[in-house]
Amino acid sequence: MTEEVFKAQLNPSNFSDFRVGWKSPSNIALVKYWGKKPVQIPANASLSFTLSESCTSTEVQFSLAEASSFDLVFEGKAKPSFHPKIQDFLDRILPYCSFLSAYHLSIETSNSFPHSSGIASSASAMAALALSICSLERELGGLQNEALFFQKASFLSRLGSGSACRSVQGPMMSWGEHPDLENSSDLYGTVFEAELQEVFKSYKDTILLVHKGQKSVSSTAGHDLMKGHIFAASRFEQAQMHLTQLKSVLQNGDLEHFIRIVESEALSLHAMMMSSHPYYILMQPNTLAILHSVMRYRQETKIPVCFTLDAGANVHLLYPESNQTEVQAFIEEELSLFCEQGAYLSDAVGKGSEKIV
Ligand code: 2P0
Repeated sequence: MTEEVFKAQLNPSNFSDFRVGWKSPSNIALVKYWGKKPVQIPANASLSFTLSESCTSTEVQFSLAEASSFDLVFEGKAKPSFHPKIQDFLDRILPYCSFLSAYHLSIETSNSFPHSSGIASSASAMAALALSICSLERELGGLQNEALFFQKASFLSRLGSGSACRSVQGPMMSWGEHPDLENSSDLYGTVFEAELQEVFKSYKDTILLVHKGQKSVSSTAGHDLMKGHIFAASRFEQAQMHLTQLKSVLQNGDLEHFIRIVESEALSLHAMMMSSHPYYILMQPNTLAILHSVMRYRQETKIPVCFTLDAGANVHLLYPESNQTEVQAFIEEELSLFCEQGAYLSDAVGKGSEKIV
């Protein structure tokens, strides 16, 4: 499949005002996307849990206008600092959504997670906006096929932020061509189709907020530093291999192997940052304290709890729902002491985006 299939072909005489809203979740990668080719093509395949609680809700009023334009309200206030990213996104998707040039977009958006919690919202935000634009295209007569609707929403989301293409559906999505994943594509995310063991359908993710501020190096800059990285080829090979192994684990429920892959992915991601030129460290001392605590607790209790990391200092604690009571006590008594103001977010694997208007 090529990009051509995503070019909207609509009859301008059908164009009319329209209002729609979508709520999209964040996602946490188990096999990480780190490194890309132009334009937003991943250097390796990735696979993530779609979350259920950490979401962006976006409503868009599309009004017929002389030329394409937008305004944006974030949690009740104008937010000029978001404009460049949205403008870039709209410019990038215009070849696939030429109907947008006939519209002014009034975008109202908010996050379910606390503002400045250090949780990146680009994945959930771009997915919610892309779905809203696809709903307009459907209203105008296009994208009548359900599968194509979500494929295009994921395709557009990817052009806004790579990981956003995995936030459209759930409970797990992959992105990037991989020989063991049927229908996988570099252009859009695909629902992980293999039969998941029950345990993974309700997996818990407690996000331990070690550092709530902005990170020092953006993910886009981090991806860029994989160009010419001395370990790049090995890293991409490792990710592809981890994905093959993880596919079997998700089907056979081997939690010990799951933990080995997921923690290795998290540490490999940060190892890439620490061996980039220039090198940088996003983990904080309390990130490391948590990782040590988790490994010790697991060894002592045999409870299958593990960690993963995003491109930041916060830790995602992953565990089966059946262990929730003990793990909650561990978080309260030990791990929350390493969090900024003791803060953490309780999340779990979710179903994907939801139409709200
Ligand atoms: C991921 N991350 O797979 C990896 C792991 C963070 C760590 O994708 O430049 O916001 O917009 O494509 O998707 C974060 O990078 O970067 C990311 P762009 P994105 O989730």
